[in-house]
Amino acid sequence: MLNFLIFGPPGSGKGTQSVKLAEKFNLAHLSTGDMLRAEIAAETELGRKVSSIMAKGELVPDEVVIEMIAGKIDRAENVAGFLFDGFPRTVEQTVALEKMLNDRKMKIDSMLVLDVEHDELVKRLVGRAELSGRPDDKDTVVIENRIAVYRGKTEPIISYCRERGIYQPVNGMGSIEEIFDRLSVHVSRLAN
Ligand code: B4P
Repeated sequence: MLNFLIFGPPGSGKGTQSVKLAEKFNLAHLSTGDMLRAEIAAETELGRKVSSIMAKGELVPDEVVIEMIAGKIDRAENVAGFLFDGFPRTVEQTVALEKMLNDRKMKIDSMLVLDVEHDELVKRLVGRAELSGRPDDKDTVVIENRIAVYRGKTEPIISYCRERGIYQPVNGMGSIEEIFDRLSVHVSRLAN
């Protein structure tokens, strides 16, 4: 199995690229953001609990996403591996993921980190707001908070993964196809 993280700040293209990579390499695409938004749309108890947290651009509690991911790993069938999109977002989530994979005789093979300039992140998210209607994309104060939360709570995962020799930065500036080609080179290498 080939398991990797697609990593980067909000608006770096994680979701966009993950859909394309999952299709090309037959991977299960596990996006905690999508899972949480589905809970909100279905008006479940969990959805009601997380909607105000997400609307402010804060992270939902670690135990919520860890439990969601574990269930998805166990239900996946006929895939070449797992592509984790937007998860983990804290060092605690990373430790939990390593344990989850380890218990199932797997590991994190790589962390692909999309590097994108700050102004471009804001531009992309503001642009998406018009189409997505996502409350966390509509307000630039919330967008800036999401980026600050990323720098404070999520970015420390990079040092953690660097120590494990799995950190791989990727230039996330340019067209969606250019970035997809760069990522595909790395994933092809991992797959062979
Ligand atoms: P996510 O759903 O993970 O969303 P995101 O980080 O905001 O966006 P993403 O990075 O996937 O978007 P993309 O760049 O592809 O998280 C949302 C919220 O959920 C979090 O704030 C948090 O509250 C909660 N959450 C999720 N996971 C969690 C976890 N593990 N723990 C705790 N809380 C969690 O796309 C952005 C836009 O840019 C799109 O419009 C796209 O079309 C455009 N774009 C992409 N690439 C482009 C390019 N190359 N050029 C131009 N535009 C591009």
